[in-house]
Formats: sequence, C-alpha cells, structure tokens
Amino acid sequence: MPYGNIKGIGEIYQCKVDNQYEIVDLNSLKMLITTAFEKLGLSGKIDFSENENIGTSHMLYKFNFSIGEKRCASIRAVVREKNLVSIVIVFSEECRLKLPAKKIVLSSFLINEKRSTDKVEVPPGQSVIKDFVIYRILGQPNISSESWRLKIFGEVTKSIELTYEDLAKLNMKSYVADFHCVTGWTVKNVKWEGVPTSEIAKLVGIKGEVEWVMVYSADGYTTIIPIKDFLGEDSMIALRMNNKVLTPEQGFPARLFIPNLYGWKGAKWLVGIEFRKDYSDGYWEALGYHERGNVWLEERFKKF
Ligand SMILES: Nc1nc2c(c(=O)[nH]1)N[C@H]1C(S)=C(S)[C@@H](COP(=O)(O)O)O[C@H]1N2
Ligand SMILES: [Mo]
Repeated sequence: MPYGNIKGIGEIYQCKVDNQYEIVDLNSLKMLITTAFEKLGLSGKIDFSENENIGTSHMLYKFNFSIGEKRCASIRAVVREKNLVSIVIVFSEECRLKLPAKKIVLSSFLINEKRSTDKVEVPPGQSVIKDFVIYRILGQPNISSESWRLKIFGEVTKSIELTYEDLAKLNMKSYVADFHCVTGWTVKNVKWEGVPTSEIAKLVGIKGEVEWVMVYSADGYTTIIPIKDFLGEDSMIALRMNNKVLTPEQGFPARLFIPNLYGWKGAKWLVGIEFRKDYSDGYWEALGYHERGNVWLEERFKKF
C-alpha cells in the first residue's frame, strides 16, 4: 500500500518568514519570493498562477517556478491582513531539486492570534452556504461495498480489517452538526449517522503512547488527527448523511467526521486508520495546513 508518501509530490519545504513584510500588491510579493529564491541558489522564472481566499482573513497566493520550459515547483504564500505569514515550496516529483534543510528561514515574524473559545454560531472567518462543495483533490474513486475493507492498525493490541457489513453491524449513533471547510464555507445542520470512533478503538485496543491518528483514503488522500479529537464524543465513521447512504462523491462507503475540526480532517472513501505515537504530515498538512485544525481557534495554517 502506498502509505507514507504524498502522491505526486517530490520534496516540500516550509519556509519561516521572520521579518514583517507588508504585502501591498501582487508584485511586491513576487519580488520578495524572487529575491528569496535567488538567495537559495534557485535561479529560474517565477510566475503568478492564482490566488484564493482562505476564510475572511487569509489569502493564499500560488506561483509557479520554472527552469527553462520545465515547471519545477509550486510556491504557496499565505498572507494575513497584508502580512506575509508563510511560504511553502513544493517541488514536483520529476524535478529532483533539493534544498539544504526541510525548514528554511526566509528572514522573526510572530503572529498575534486572537483566540476565542466562546462558541458562537459560526466559527470565525466562515460564511454559511447552502450545500457542500464537493472536493476530490486526488480524483473520484468508485468503490463497491463488497470489495471495500477498512484496515485499523498501528499502535494497537490487535490489528483488524472490517467489511462494510461488519461496520454496519456495530453500534450506530446519529446527531446534527455543522460542517466547516478551511477555505471559508460552512454548511449548517447536517445529519450524520455512523459508528462512533470509540467503538472502533474498543475493537483494537489502543496502546498508551498513542498521540495521533493517520487516516487513509482509497484515492491516496491522507490526513492526521490528534487522538483526543479522533476519540471525541461525537467523532464518527459516517455511513449516512442527511438520512441517505453516502453518495460516491461524498465518500461512499465511509467517511470520517470530526466535529470542531475543519473538513479536510474528514477523509472520504476511508480505507485505513493508523494509531501512532508520532506526528507525520498528511496531504494538506504537508502543504502547510494545521496539525489539528480546530475551527473555533481558527487553526487553518501551521505556526512556526
Ligand atoms: N479522500 C478525500 N477526502 C477528502 C477530500 C479529498 O479531496 N479527498 N477533501 C476534504 C476537504 S478539504 C473537505 S472540505 C471535505 C469536503 O467534503 P465534500 O466533498 O463532501 O463537500 O472532504 C475532505 N475529505
Ligand atoms: Mo476543505
């Protein structure tokens, strides 16, 4: 199984930005990146590709870096209220470029985060929309319930493999909760039905040192969740949403749902659950997104 690597990605570098840079326009950001790349000994062309609002307070700017005709890397710069927060450089698989360290200091920049745990109806920086935006960053798998298996392994007393039938026979629960995507949309009042993650934990017996849970999807997507959130009271392996069996696009046969964490932690087409001692990035975490991703604390991106 392709567990461990991030699909389609060569090397990823997280750059700490430790000067306060005010980004007044796209060009000033491009200049800054160009200069930083030159200092790293990377000479080539940097082109802007697109930008995207991440909630109401962050903007993600994407650039491509090419040498000659060859696209070698994508650059993801996060700007929060006109300040550059972080840069992630993602080298493509074909382009075998390597930098001296995984974490690079581009120049001390501390963000003063406003933190609030007062529950308001919608988490900070989110806007309510009517329906889900379907995401399948690594494509759409179509899985039959007969062939599907869910592996549960890692730091456990006994690894197991469940069929759809096995899972459907376990104790189920259902409740209504909101869904929040880190890009800024929230869908309210979704009815979730499935097997509480605590039931799964009982079946395998989790060892005392476990701190993290890595989950794996059939499409190669992965994400990591702190054990405390994974085993939260309402965390579940959902089999049904809004009174219907999951559709193929919404993750049939099973998707994870962890209330209070951003939606990317909810792997669709779930096929593996690994209990671990140590942290390791999943797909979006490798691209700079937060280790935990609590929506009320607005943990969208990693801090350095
Ligand atoms: N396997 C897989 N799971 C995934 C994703 C994905 O691309 N692939 N996207 C994640 C993200 S970012 C969000 S917000 C939700 C979106 O769920 P939806 O497609 O049902 O709206 O699924 C999450 N789970
Ligand atoms: Mo998302």
